[in-house]
Amino acid sequence: MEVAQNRPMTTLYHMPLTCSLAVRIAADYGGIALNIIHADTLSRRDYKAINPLGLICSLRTPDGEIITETSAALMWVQSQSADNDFRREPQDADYYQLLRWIAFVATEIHKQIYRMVFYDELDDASKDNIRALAPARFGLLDNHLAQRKFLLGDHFSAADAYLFWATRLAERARVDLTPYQHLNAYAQRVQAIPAIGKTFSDDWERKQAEMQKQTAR
Ligand SMILES: N[C@@H](CCC(=O)N[C@@H](CS)C(=O)NCC(=O)O)C(=O)O
Repeated sequence: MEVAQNRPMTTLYHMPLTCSLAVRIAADYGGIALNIIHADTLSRRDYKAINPLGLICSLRTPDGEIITETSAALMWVQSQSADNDFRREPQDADYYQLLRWIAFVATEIHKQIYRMVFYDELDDASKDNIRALAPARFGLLDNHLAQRKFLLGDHFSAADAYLFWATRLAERARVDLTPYQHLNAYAQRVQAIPAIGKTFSDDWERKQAEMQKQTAR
């Protein structure tokens, strides 16, 4: 949902198919209207004034507070949702499961695997060693999802927004997810949620358009 309004609202600094997509998905699902700013429309200097590391994502709340870190942005977005099945509160039994799975995706998949294989610091052999960590992590998720519709059970949560993003990025990271039938069925289930499927394909198309522009240059 891209909304332009005069009253203060939540702003997401976003780049297509990066981790900010998880926050977009969580916001769309939870009914939180977002003003989306594509970070590449800002100068590097202006974006660094928002997030000193220059990383995606960053969120500006209606109170003007900046929240960097995808995990924190996801937690904030879900805390604002009026949907009782989506929002988890600290007193809820599964609140720490929500934190657990967000932390799992952030540290075991996003930064542990994707951060390593998408950047230039490592040579190809080291990247393959990092990819070798994937089966234990995706296998664990596959087992977990064998008995559950979503990570926390029957209802979609912000952790699912993050994991769904991670599954969509696997092919680009050259991580093979075909052995994980429950995880694949889950990703299809999530993508079939209309608001999520639409957000994902919007982002996908924007990324394709960006890549075509780059090759045309
Ligand atoms: N700790 C940050 C890391 C975010 C991160 O790695 N973002 C990637 C996109 S998914 C990024 O900005 N990459 C650009 C770069 O490293 O310059 C978070 O959890 O939000």
